[in-house]
Amino acid sequence: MAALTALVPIPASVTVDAAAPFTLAASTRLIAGAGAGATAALAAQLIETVTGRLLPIASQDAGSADIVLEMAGAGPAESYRLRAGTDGVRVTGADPAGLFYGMQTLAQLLAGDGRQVPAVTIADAPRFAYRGAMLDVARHFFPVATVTGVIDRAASLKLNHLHLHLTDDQGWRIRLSSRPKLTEQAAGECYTAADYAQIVDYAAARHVTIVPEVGGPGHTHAVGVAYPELAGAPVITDAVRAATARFGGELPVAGQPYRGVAVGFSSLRCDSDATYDFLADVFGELAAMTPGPYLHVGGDEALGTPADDFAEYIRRVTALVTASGKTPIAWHEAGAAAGLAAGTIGQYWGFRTPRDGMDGHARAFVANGGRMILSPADAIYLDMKYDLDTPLGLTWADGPTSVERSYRWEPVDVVPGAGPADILGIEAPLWTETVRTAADIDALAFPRVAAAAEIAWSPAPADHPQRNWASFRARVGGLGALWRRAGIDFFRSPEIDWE
Ligand code: TNX
Repeated sequence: MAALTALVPIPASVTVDAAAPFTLAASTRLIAGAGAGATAALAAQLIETVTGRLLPIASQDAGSADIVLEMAGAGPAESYRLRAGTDGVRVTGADPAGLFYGMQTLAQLLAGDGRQVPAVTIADAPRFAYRGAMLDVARHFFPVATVTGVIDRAASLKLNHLHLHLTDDQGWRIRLSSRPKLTEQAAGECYTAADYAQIVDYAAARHVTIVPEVGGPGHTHAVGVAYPELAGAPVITDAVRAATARFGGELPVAGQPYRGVAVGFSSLRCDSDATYDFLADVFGELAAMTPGPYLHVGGDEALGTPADDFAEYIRRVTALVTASGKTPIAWHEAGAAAGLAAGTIGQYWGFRTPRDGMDGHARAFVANGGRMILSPADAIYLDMKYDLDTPLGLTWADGPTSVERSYRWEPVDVVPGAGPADILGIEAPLWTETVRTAADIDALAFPRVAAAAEIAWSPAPADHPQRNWASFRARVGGLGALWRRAGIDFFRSPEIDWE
């Protein structure tokens, strides 16, 4: 029974069978059915991490000591079934992603003592199609190996999108051959096209879609460092002075790199054809490099951009992305722009209880034929402090944000008037003003990203006996042993009894 306490996100249905557990034997193999070979190879690695045993992979003659991975070829997208008992373990995926998630559940079941799988029957499928995390690689840059580590961590919690915030005032992190000066003059460090392809491929093998973001018209000071003719003059308000002073930086100066953490002072020139030629180059190249369906266009905190200019920018950038064959995603402020391309997805980063019209902006995407991704900042902004003693992180979102608060919210209650079908999914962003290393990422993301994953994957609380804080708290505690073995440097939150 004990190992059942390490299941996060909780599967849709778990039946504990009154039988003896499955126990790894000296002869245990992974038996990969047709179409299951790639998952079996990943399963062998993961099971080795959890148990210390590298199981051989075979393709036939399954016996009662073996673990079978097979494709059903039917069933809801990303769903799987898992049965374990003295006659072996069988994981059946409706599709390759479902089989991959079944294998992640198996690893959590094995995490108890590293040798036994309780006798269970599990039937599981996700609540939301889009389950994401975001990493800001602009405020601080992270090497490819850190990003692939983030992909492994996300996939282990059944998240299926990684949004990369590639550009901001502080730097441009993706090398583009159409606009080489962006990374020659405004990056420091960046991903080459080959790095990006490596990230995309690594993610795809783990059923994670990369969502690249190139934001505008605000958050674009770095563009003006490379191409001064595209940028308006920095708008220095008292808020910009205060935020810049906070980390001892110098005020933004046109054409010079900016190292502070202020927001809302930069804007592209929205009335100039040169800006739209630039966007056509950038999004055209990004679309060609990105197999996934989404390109994120930003649109947040354009405090220095007049409303008409903002609307013109959003209208044209979402049209460009749509013409490239991709679906645009924009932060919720873009919902205010008349002429937003039909079907644009809105990412809501307001509060669990909306204020100042932010919910209206989110509803505008739905009225326009799109859907919403929910990232309520006072629940799942992973860059908020846990408590006032947390060395890293910020507090602006009514922070600090405890693990309990990150768990206790219900997606359909956030934006009044928007129903379950209007929610594409959930995403937990990690902004990196205060985050420099892979260990910093782990300390802020874990355990709260597990709360976001359960809300994104598992049935609503009303539909599931274990979708509650007391159960989640116990199950996350049970995951501590697996996280340690996987090298995840999680925050030992005093809210959790860690195993
Ligand atoms: C708000 S959320 C921002 C970011 C900051 C973040 C810090 C959003 C769309 N904009 O520029 O990094 O707060 O928490």
